[in-house]
Amino acid sequence: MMILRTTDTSPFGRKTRMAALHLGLMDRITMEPADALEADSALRRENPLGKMPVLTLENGRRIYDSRVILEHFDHLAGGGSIIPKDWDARLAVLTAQALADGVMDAAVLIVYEGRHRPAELHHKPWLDYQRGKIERALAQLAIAPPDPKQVNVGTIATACMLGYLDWRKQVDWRATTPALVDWLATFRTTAPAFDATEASGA
Ligand SMILES: N[C@@H](CCC(=O)N[C@@H](CS)C(=O)NCC(=O)O)C(=O)O
Repeated sequence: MMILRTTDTSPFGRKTRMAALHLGLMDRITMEPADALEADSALRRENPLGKMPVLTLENGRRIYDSRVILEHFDHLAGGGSIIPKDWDARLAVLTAQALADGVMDAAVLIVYEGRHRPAELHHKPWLDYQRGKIERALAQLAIAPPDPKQVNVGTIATACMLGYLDWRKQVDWRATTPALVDWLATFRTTAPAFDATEASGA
């Protein structure tokens, strides 16, 4: 069995849970919890960066981050499923994933500003700087989104990113980019694994 260490609420962890479910790999995976804040944690032993998700393979090799794990899942599923083999399509899908991951990075940093720094040290220009990344990415996605009828690392990451913004509300994307509301509605019918991996309480 492989071991996937993540919380249910991590949007990067959700990418991996979603991909595994979509590709029919869940019966080969044991889920383990993760705690990013605990000093002597399994997460920090498995990944010095202390970031989830981490996947431990059957041979004991540890792989991270979520992009590498999705690459491995695609390989296990025979290849060319969630990462196309065609080069142009592959570059497009990987770039869509990078954009959504970048939004999640900025969104996570906004959450951490509240979690790790006392209120009097919250720095609005820094929060606006991160929010600017999110808003520019969403504006571009609203104009040129990935095809919501396809399940690949680009659409998986985009959906997990929107789900995370729904939960933590760093920006009100449903009001500012209604095209993406339709996009997500279509994608959740394409990929039931999205709703199936929603964190309880998220
Ligand atoms: N590039 C990484 C990002 C992972 C990440 O930022 N995970 C967050 C949780 S959503 C985390 O573990 N944060 C703890 C920390 O940064 O110390 C990936 O794609 O897996």
